[in-house]
Amino acid sequence: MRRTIIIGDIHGCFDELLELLEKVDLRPDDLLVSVGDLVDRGPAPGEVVRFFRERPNSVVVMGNHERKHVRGIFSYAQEITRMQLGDDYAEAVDWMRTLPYHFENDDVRVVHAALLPGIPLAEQKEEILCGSTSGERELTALFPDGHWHDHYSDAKPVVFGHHVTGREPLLRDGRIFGLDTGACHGWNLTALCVPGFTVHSVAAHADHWTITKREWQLPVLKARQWLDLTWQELAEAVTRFSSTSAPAARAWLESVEIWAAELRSCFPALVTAAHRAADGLTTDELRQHAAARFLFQARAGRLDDPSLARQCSTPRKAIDLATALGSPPRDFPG
Ligand SMILES: [Mn+2]
Repeated sequence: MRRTIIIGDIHGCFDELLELLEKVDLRPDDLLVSVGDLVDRGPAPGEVVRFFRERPNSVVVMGNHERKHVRGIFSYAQEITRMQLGDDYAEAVDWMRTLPYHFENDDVRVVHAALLPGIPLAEQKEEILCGSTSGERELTALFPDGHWHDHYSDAKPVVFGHHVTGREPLLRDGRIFGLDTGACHGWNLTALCVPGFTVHSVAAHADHWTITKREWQLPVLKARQWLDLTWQELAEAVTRFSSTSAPAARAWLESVEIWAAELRSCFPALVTAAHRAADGLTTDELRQHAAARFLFQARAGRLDDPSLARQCSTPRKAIDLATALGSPPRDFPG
């Protein structure tokens, strides 16, 4: 008999996935279904994505985490995943874009997060199905004192993930199966084998999200667009990230702060250099100059410290001017 094997939220826990598939004795003709959230928080999202893409007889339902990548909604977990996937990221997101929001066969229905009882799957809202922030909000408004699945009365079993149910899955009436057992938080990864409706779990090897968060802190910080922030945004970001960062990241943030202060302390020298350059060049030469705008202002007597500071509103603008005037600043901390 061809089985359907449904796996709860994997979140990049590839080793645990392989262990679980071994435990359920996955065979090539088994249909393998993920409830979604293959990526974010865990150590190996790329491997998990590749596994499902390359295995025939596999279905991945859209999770709210895939949807964040598809829609370019980036918080820390997504920034980490983007770096983990590196050159493969864009193509992986293109694939995520193609994922269905639900799966159904003779035995079960599978959605990532929820569905509204009494409405056919095809007519459900994507936001509800995948558990996006707005979908969650809507569900809370509809069921303020309970869960959507308290009201699910269809005979066909429904399988989902999304809300961590604890170390153990949520199993009710042989019809309601919540499979997110918190693998990425160091709990369990869980599978449901259909049509026997047997449940199997393996223990996570570690609290992956806590480890991943710490490990990627510095690379993610360094990849931010620091040079295009305003000085004030930069100062605020340094303060904000310093308060939550490990020592290595804090030290790097401090070096950014020092670098920015050095660059700004050069502003008076840049004004002087602009005046000197403007005095020594013909009008034609000024026009050709990479800092022409500033040199013309200097010549017209309209360039002083405040006006230069106003125009060099970001590190990049200051770097460009300093470089054009022949005194490039020290490299941004690498
Ligand atoms: Mn999840």
